[in-house]
Amino acid sequence: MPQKYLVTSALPYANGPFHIGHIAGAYLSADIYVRWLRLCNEDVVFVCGSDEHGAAITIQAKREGKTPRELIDLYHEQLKQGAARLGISFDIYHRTSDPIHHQTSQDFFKVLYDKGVFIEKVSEQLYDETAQMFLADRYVKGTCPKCGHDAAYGDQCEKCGSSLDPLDLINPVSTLSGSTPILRQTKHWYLPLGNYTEWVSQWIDEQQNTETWKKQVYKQCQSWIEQGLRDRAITRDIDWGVPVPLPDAEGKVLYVWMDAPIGYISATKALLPDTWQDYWQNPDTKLVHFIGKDNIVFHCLIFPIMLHAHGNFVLPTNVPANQFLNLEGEKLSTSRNYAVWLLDYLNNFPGMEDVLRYTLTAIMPETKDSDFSWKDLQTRNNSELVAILGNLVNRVIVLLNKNFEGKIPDVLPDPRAIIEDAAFELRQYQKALHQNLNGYIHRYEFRNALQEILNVARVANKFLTDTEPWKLIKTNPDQAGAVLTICAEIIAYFAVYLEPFLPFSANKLRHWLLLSDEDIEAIKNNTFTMETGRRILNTNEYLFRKIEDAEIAPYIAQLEAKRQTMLDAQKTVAEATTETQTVATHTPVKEAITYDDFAKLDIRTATIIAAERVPKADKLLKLTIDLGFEQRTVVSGIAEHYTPESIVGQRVLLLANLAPRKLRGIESNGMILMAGDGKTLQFVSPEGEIENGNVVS
Ligand code: B3M
Ligand code: ZN
Repeated sequence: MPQKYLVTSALPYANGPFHIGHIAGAYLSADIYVRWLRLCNEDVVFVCGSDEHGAAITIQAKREGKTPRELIDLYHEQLKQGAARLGISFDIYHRTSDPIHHQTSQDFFKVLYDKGVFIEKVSEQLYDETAQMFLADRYVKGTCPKCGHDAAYGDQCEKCGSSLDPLDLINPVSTLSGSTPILRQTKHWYLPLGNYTEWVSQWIDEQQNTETWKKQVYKQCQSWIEQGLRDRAITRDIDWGVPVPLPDAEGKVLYVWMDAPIGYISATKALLPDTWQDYWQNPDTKLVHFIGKDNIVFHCLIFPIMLHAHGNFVLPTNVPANQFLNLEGEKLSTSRNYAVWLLDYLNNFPGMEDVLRYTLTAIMPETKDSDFSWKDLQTRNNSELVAILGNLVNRVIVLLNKNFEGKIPDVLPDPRAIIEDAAFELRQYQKALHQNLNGYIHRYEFRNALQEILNVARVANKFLTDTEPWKLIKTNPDQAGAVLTICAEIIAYFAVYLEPFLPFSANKLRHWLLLSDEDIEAIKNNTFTMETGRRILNTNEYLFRKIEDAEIAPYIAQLEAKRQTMLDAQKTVAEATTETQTVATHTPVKEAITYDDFAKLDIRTATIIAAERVPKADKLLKLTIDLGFEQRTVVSGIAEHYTPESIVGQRVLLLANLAPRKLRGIESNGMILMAGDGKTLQFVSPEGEIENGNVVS
């Protein structure tokens, strides 16, 4: 059978929308790769979907006061739309709550179970007595035993990427109640990873002979294998997920990392009900998983071991994981709303999808973490897309229309011969373009591939500037015609080869140049020529437009304000810990009250979910506060310290039983607790994952 490609992007948790970090991690790279394969007429299927199970969903649902079902329905739609609008060309964007997926993962589990792969164990697990729940995964946090990170999750440390067991955590704390869990017995099924150590290390090494893996991916795998692979529980005691398909497993579901990767299979089934096996059960399939670095262990060790144990599926050929993208020098943070959200970008910059694609590809964290900044996006847009690519295209189209009636001029005998020397370099690049791009893309070097095209555009632009056809037209029209013919031809190449990177612009260009499907095939085969008399459109549209400072200024300011809030919060903690050593000039402590006085105050953990200015009141902001069990309006005198945009998502403490009071006609129901020294004012926010509505005592 001819080779087939099965390409996957990590299934994003449906607990929030996409931000640019996700896109630069696992979606844009996969999309470029897939679009390239399609361009090369390869047989490829590109699948993705929402990951809708696990504690990441149930915890966020609680936080937003929604049921898990409401939460996933909301974010599944947002994720799907965001990707589609950016031109991420999934063949299907599925979801793991779909019955097809439940069935597929249960079948998968049953096959392994029947083969006797699992170990059944009754063991002591962390249990939260207040919440009456076993604590797995994100329900428990503590210090990572590997790297010392103090906010590692029960199943994974996001700092060092280690896969963990809740019992490994030092000082575990329940994220539900903040209490220290006790140990209680429960039964679970385990995948004995250790039994596969030899197989998996051999398999990874074999992959290196077929196709080189990224160094950091390979190294991480090696280091886990060296540390020893342990039994891993693949079931959980929660009520949200794929039910364990066994009679004695009431109330138990599959661990989300057991079912999620099977989601790749169910998505393919949903797309191709009759032929999915041609991809998943075909030794000639090349399976490639695009993911972020925090998912390496699951895709390079656990899922391959599951597939191998099952025996009926292909294994990944490569897992080209990306590193992380930072934002203006800081880590992106969903919980602090320090991010550039994809849908916001798309709404704020309509028609500029390719500018984001271009920037994120140019800075893609392929081998190390990288940084996004608005200034950088502006510079890349203005001095690369507009000044080089756009300028080249525009000049050629305008000059052909102005001087040659929008047609490739009649320059005999051959336009290329006339200025052969000047165009020599450009023609060489043009001929090698396909092969060079192919090489980069199959090595997952998308930054280099994009640079390659831009370099050719630079050469073409310089050729046009050096030969000055706008002057030649008067002295030597044949030569002017020859220059424009050569340039029109290279632009036609760009219309084809930019498509994987900048599909929106490439399509415009194809249309302006009236390229037929045959033309496109001819370009790919390097047999295309811009024939005399061929028409192009007379468009007054530009491929790209300049971005002015003023356009991005508000977004820079917004991030800066958030960053300041984060830094201040860190500083407050640091200062508080050194306070004992400094002699403080402080506000005197008020007169003593009894505990009963204090107990009258009802202070709750909460989140600001919306904020707006109160008209004609310089100091006041009208806030919508989420308390978990209800939402309230609170008017707060913080407008001189915070902009409304910068505080959405801020966790706060709310004095919830303060008698309602009208301020500027708005009824305020409670008071946000702030700390300040008279000059500065800061939020007092709960630490960690504690949900809204918890009592502060
Ligand atoms: N949902 C983790 C994440 O969003 C997870 C990926 C699943 S891929 C099968 O980082
Ligand atoms: Zn760690």
